[in-house]
Amino acid sequence: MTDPVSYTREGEIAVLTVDNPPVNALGHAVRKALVAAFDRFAADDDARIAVLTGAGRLFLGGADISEFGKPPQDPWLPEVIDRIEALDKPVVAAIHGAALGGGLEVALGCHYRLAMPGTKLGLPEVGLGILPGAGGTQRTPRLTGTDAALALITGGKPVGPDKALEMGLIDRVGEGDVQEAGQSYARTLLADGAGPRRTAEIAPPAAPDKGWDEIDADLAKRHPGEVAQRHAARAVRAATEMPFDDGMTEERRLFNELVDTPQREGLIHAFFLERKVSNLPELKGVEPRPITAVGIIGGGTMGSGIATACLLAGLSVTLVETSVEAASRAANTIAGNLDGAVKRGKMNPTQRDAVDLTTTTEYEALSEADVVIEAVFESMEVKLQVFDHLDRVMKDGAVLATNTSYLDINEIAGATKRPGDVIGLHFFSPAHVMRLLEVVVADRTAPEVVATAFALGKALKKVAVRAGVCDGFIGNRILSHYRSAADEMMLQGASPYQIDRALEEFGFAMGPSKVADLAGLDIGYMTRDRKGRDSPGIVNPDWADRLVEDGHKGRKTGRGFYVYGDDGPTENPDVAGLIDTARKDAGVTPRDFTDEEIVARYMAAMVNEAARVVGEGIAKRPLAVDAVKLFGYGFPRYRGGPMKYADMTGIATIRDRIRGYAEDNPEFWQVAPLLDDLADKDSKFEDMNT
Ligand code: 3H9
Repeated sequence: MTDPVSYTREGEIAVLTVDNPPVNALGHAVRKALVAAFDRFAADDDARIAVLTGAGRLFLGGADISEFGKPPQDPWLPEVIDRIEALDKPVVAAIHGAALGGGLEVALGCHYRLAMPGTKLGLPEVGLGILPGAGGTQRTPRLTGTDAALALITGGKPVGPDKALEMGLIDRVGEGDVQEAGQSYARTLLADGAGPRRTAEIAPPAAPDKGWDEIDADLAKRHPGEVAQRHAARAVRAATEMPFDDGMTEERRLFNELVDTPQREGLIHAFFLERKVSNLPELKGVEPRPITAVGIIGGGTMGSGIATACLLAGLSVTLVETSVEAASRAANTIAGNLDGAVKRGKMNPTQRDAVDLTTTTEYEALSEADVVIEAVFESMEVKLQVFDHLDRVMKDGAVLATNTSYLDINEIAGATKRPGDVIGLHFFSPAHVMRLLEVVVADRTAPEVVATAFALGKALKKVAVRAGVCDGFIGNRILSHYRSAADEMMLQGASPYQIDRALEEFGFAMGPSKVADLAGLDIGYMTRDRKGRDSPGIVNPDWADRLVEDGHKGRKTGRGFYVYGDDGPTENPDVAGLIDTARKDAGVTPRDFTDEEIVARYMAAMVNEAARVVGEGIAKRPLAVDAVKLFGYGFPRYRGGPMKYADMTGIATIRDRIRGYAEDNPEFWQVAPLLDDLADKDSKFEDMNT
């Protein structure tokens, strides 16, 4: 194996380069090699100063995240950094691309720091459920002051070099080539007779502007349920109250506590799955077709959102509507979305002015589009008409995509003369904001069409997840199952509000009744109509239908499970009576539920249906389910997704719960074969991810 840290000399300057693709993570081999390279520098009498750089596209991407939770291997990163800082010859960090987490902490242990334009400097550890554990919580506030350090560490967002310079995190912004800029800075330092300048020797920083209790309360409010941000603030507090070495001991103690939490496990699972899920072995070597021009059919909320997402990615868009008025409404919606994106910094005004959007009523305008995405009313009849039209006007090799959320894409594909080009691209509303994209592969979809869909997903910065054809694909199919579990609990005695509160406390962004109100209660009404009302074991929530029949469709009409007033949602007093009537009709005597039981039942239903979805190959790997729920359905990231939850809870425990629930409703609560199998083998979903 080649040495991950090289040592060369340019006159009196030693150049140490970390080369550990893809992101120069500071794994065990790199830490050992860094110690050896700096020992060599210390012993090299001809070297008066060292420049530390990273090979490839960035400086250092941080500690090797895959090592957390495994037995630690010496030397630890904090010791490596202490050794660099203790050297009696100066060391310059020449940073390009990114210095993140442990990567920035290494730079803070160097005596001088230069960063190139466009570099990201940050301490994103809280996003992984940990805190900067290699001196970041102690050195950062000594350089930037406590308030700026708290913002960087508890926010987890990186800053650019200009901001970093202003904060005192770096000493200068370089120009040109990073190697040359680093060496030029080193020559200046030598000429000035500069010696080592140790951050650890700076006096402890002052207390922050706000009191620590207030900071803690703010963090608890901003990150409900999460522990890392508050722990990180405690570590920064130590920097203000203790000498450096004691602060480091406290940082280590708090870091180790976080490493042992399930939140750390969930967040690191989420980090890796976000990257792994779109990387399909079946697409190795399959070339996607080029995409520059996108056609969209339908300019409602969904079509306009998809158009916005494509324009944000720099693609040209032609949107077809049924009338001039509808086309103009779509153009306005898209303009509003783009203006919002400029405000949020997702696009600059020059890019905004350059967007290439055409709205029209003519299908013929799509003749040059590389891909067309249909986002019309959810009816097979309407979709078949649209695809018939598309089949006639689209050029050969164009990808024909449907945004259906439930319908049979095989049927849609079969109605065209080019079923190999047909695929599902299921976006989530608002499509320019939500990260999830289900790529629904039909029986006859060609591999390069699948590859093209994934390439489009990447261009749109989506988390693209492969799904097979079935009613509701991965996300909505599982949703309808746990939604039914919630309805069953309501029928048996739990109130919609207790259920929402229990699940929000568990970490969901919204409980199921708030979600239903947001989506529109009429959607559930329509879906049940289409599916028939007598699926085995399914509770039919008549109370929601009664609300719809009275004109209450949720948020859009100001009334549903909740009443939406100026002071936010309040419980709708009519709902209890409607549910009561349904209980009486069903002959149910209501009983009490604990919040724990609510969460356990809801999660058991989710895991059970997810196991069926994986077992049937609709999702190829359990991590695909986790990705869908995390990025499209508000599942708490710090729990890693439903399959991770199942692994952490114990598959056999969940199976036992389902068997228990089956006593009330044996048709609904049937253990999925895959769950049974994993429980029997004492295996985990994780074992199926590799
Ligand atoms: C830390 O430093 C703790 C310390 O405070 C204390 C220690 C005691 N480790 O994202 P990409 C993999 S915590 C291992 O697609 P990009 C990634 O999984 C760390 N692997 O590239 C992927 O693998 P694959 C704090 C890592 O160019 C491949 O590299 N640091 C790591 O879009 C390419 O990744 C962070 O949180 C890692 N640290 O973005 C930074 N990072 O090809 C995390 C990446 O097999 N990393 N991989 O799917 C990032 O934010 C982005 O990767 C980065 C590059 C911006 C660097």
